[in-house]
Amino acid sequence: MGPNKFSREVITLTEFIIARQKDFPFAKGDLTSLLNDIAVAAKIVTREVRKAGLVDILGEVGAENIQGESQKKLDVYANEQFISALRHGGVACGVASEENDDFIGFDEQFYTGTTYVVAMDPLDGSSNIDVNVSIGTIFSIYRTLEPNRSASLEDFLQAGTELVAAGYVIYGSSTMLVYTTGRGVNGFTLDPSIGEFCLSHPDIKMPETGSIYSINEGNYKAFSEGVQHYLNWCKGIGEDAPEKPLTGRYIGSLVADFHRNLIKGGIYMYPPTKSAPKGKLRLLYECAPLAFIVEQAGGMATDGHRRIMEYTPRELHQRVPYFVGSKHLVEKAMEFLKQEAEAS
Ligand code: P6P
Repeated sequence: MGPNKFSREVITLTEFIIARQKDFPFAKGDLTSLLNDIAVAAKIVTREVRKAGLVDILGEVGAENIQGESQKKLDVYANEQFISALRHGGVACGVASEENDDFIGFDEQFYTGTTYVVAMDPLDGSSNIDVNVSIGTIFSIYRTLEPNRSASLEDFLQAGTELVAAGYVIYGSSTMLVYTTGRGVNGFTLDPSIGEFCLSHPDIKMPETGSIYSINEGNYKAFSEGVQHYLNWCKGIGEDAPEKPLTGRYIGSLVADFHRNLIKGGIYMYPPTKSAPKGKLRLLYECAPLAFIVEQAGGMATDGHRRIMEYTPRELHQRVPYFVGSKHLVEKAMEFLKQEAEAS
């Protein structure tokens, strides 16, 4: 009798994480529990994102976050959901968030003195909420510098090379959770009918090159000559430019642009401008976690000169220029910026 036509090899995120736990001989299951706490919060946020256009959850709550950006209700809601899941999950002893000026240490009563802190952007790209464009959550997981005590600022100010795990959730045509613990990158798609993230993109590898470049071209005049020359190269302008120009795709939502480029190949850039000499994106909870993922998938992430993973943050909301994506495209950008530096 042939295979049961109804049998379907569905591997849930929980099953996958537990199975992978065996990769960590000394794992006590804390990281497994922490990743599941994040997944639960992502499901709750999904529910609200999916009905954002229907319920009076749009519009501005009136507050402003440290970035001076007006907070949308969904920003605040997502931030609260992730912080609550982490606090009550009992594994992390603190969280740093784009939406909070300082980090939040959890009272001893909630955590068993284990050894993780989480840095996150709870809802990146939230200016797109009102126009139904994909948005995302980005998270980093570090071990505390010492176990069994409350979180300290230094626990968050660690280089990307110290990351234990990193991932993102994209609330798009479907909700996906993509993460790495340093042993490859795997993507899970939420099946609302069973309320589970199911393995849909095993062992993601980023194409070594690609035909997409993502950047806010409105800032062209504010970019350095090296960036302008690279952009012209992408468009097929210049002696060694590609025969077929690349395609510009920029949705104004980092997670959405990053995810598309991860799957199809491409480069995302947020270079320095005169008004933002360090670029716009945050090292701790945007650039470093996505750098971990992209390197695990075979891509690159730099500030145009230096590997992002080697940066040690000086403060929680430090900005850094960002060039992330397919190896050959990032290397080409670095070539132009190196020529510019040598000529100056
Ligand atoms: P700009 C959203 O605010 C964000 O942080 C990223 O998600 C996005 O790629 C970028 O900023 C868009 O910034 O200056 O091009 O509008």
